[in-house]
Amino acid sequence: MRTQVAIIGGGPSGLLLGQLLHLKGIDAIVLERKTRDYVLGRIRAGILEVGFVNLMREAGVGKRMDAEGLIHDGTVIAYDNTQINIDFTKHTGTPVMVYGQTELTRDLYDARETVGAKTVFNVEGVEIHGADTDAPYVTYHTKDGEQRIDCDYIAGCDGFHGVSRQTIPDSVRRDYEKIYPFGWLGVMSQTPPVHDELIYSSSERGFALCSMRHANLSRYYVQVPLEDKVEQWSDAAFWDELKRRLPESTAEQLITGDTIEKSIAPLRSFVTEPIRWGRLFLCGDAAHIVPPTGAKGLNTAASDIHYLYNGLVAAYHDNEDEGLAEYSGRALSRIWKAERFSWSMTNMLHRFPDQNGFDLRMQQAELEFLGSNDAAQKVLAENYVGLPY
Ligand code: FAS
Ligand code: PHB
Repeated sequence: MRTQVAIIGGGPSGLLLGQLLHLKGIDAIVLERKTRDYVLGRIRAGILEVGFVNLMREAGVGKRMDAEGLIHDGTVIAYDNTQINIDFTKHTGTPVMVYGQTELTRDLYDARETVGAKTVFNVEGVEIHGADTDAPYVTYHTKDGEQRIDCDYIAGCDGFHGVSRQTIPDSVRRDYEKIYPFGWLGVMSQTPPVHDELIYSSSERGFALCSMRHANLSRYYVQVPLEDKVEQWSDAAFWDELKRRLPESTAEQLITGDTIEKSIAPLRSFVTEPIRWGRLFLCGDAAHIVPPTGAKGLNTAASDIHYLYNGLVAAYHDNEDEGLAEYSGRALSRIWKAERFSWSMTNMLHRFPDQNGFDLRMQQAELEFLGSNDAAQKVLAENYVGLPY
C-alpha cells in the first residue's frame, strides 16, 4: 500500500489530523491497535478550548458538538468554604466548551467512515522504518498477515504507550518527567451536576473536581493515594469523601447515584524533545502528558495537530517546508506553557504527602491571593481557555 501520510493511532489526535488532511485532498491511512468500540469506551477529557472547537468545525465535524456541547463562561476554585468564581468571558472574551472526548472521537470516526477514508483496526507490531530518510514506511501485521505502507510522512498519534516516540533514537531524544505522588479516582453518574460550572476544590483531605458531560451526566474526581485500587472504593465511600472535600453549601446540594464508570488514573507531567525526527512527527500524548488539573491534555493535542496539519498542507500545496521544519519548536513552545499551567494548578490544589506547615501556608496564600486579585484571575482564565496557537 501507499499513502501520503501514515497516521499511527486512532484516538482524537490521529482522527482529527486525518479528517483535516482529507478535506485538503491529502490521503492518509490511520492504523489503530484496538477496535473502534474499545477506543470509544475510554472515558477521558471533557473540556475543549476554543482552538479545539474551531478545529472540529474546520474539520466539518462540529455539528453535534455545537448542538450538544455546553458553553461555560467560567469555573469555580473552592477552598475551605470559600468559592472563587473565575470569569473566563470577563477576562478573556472566550468561553470553553464541555463536550466529552468520547463523543468527539465518535464524531471523528463517523466522519472518517462517511468519507470512506481508510482506517485499519486491530493492527499489531507496528514498526516505523526510514523515518530519517526520504522514503519512510510502516510495517504491521493483522490477521491477514504482514503489511507495509509506503508514505511521505508519518504522524505518531499513538499515545503515551505507543511505538512512535520510541522510534526516535535515545541519542536524539530527551525526556522530561515528573511523577505525582497521587492519582485521580474518577466516576461517571447519571445524575444532575452539582453546579452549572466546574468546581475545582482544595481541601485538607485532598483535591476534588465536580465536572459534567450534560444535564444528567456528571463526572466527579477525588485525589487518592497511588496505592489505592478502584475495587476498594464503593459508591457510598466515594460520595461521602467527595462531600467532605466540597464547600458545605455545595455538598448539601450534591445529588448522588449509582456510578456507571469508576477508574483511577495516575498523574504525570511528561515532555519529549524534539517531537520531529526526519519525516516522523509526534502529536498529542505520544509527545506529552499533563496532570488533568488544567484540562490541557486533549487540548494540547489539538494545537499539535493545528501546527502539523498546516505544515503538511503548505508542503503539499505550496511546496514550502517551513511549517514542517518549525513544527517541533512551535508546538513545544505551547506544550511547555500548558505543562506549566497544569503543574501549577496541581500544586495549588492537591495535598502532597511530604508537605510541611510552610508548604500548606504557601498554598493558602496562593488561593487567597487568587481570590483577591483580578490580575491573578485573568492569568488563570487566559491559560484555562487556551493560549493562542
Ligand atoms: P490517545 O492515547 O487518546 O490515542 C492513542 C491511540 O493510539 C489509542 O487509540 C491507542 O489504542 C493507539 N495506539 C497506541 N499504540 C499503538 C500502536 N503501537 N499501533 C497502533 N495504534 C496504537 N485530558 C484532559 O484534557 N482532561 C481529562 O480529564 C483527561 N483525563 C484522562 C484520563 C486518562 C485515564 C487518560 C489516560 C488521559 C486523560 N486525558 C485527559 C488526556 C487524554 O484526553 C489525552 O490527552 C488524549 O487522549 C490524547 O489523545 P491522543 O494523542 O489521540 O492519544
Ligand atoms: C472532565 O470532565 O473529565 C474533566 C474536566 C476538567 C478537568 C479534568 C477532567 O480539568
